[in-house]
Amino acid sequence: RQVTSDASFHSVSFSETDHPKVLITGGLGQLGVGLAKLLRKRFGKNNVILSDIRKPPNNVFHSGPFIYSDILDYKNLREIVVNNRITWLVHYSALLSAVGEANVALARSVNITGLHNILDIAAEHGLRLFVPSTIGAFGPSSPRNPTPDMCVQRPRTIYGVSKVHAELMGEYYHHRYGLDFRCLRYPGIISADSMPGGGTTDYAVQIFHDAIKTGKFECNLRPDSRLPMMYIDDCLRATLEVMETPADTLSMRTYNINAMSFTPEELAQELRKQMPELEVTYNIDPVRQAIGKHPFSTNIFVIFLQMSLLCCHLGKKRCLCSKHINKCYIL
Ligand code: AKB
Repeated sequence: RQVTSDASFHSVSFSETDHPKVLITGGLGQLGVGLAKLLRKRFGKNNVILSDIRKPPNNVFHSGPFIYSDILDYKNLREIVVNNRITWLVHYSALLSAVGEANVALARSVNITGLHNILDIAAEHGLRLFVPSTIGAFGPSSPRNPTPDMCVQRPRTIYGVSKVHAELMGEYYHHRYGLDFRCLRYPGIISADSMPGGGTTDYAVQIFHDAIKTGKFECNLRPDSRLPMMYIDDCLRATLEVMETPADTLSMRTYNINAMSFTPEELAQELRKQMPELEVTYNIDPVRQAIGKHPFSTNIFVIFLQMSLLCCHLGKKRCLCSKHINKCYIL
């Protein structure tokens, strides 16, 4: 499979006045359903297609178009883009940091080979392409406080390496073929309705669920591991904003975004203001701890939130309220 000529990439053009027709890959992960909801509100229900290789739960299936798509199957992917006249592609399929270290071959295949399929299809069909990167794309030698958008990136996880690769390949396709590539480096994302899967920052969501269900939480990171985090609504808003930004106003293609940073101990202390009986123990997972030790301790504005405002523990119901958290900004 080869991309034939530079001109062929521009054969289908996206008119700014039309609503985009959006495809979200990896749509059943932590962010896809929320992003689809936001985009459907803006562009119409049928203009946003969620895709994944898993069967969607009924509520997701009935909330708008869902399609099977395997990003490792180039022809399947191309067929979906062509048949649905896709103009924007949000590429969420990826193995996260902890799960990636447990299966490097699979992470390489999904995060790197899958990305190559996405880039070729996006370039060939003139799509606007969003691929998230991560704080994990930095490494121990990256400068901190704050970490600039452009700096040394030498991550030591397959996840981080694959994301640096994605940033560079997207930017290369932009310069070489005019691909409208856009990328934000996400921190750990905190959400109430959707669970993260396989990341180092997952503990910051799991602690709420375990606290409410059992009153106990076993943390697999050290109590003092400070990691950058962001509430999901802020992350989705930033994603929509960067996608809607006119191309000629983007001075770069990859930006850091940030909101807050905290440690497991600080989070537990804030939660105890709501639930004094909460018991937190530490059983360090060496793989997660090694990932969290340096590459993530970056990009920090220590604007610590009042977790008592974040977590409203009302009987059995709880909510995470973004309005109480400082907003995120594209740096
Ligand atoms: C992870 O922990 O791997 C992800 C991330 C910060 O990219 N949540």
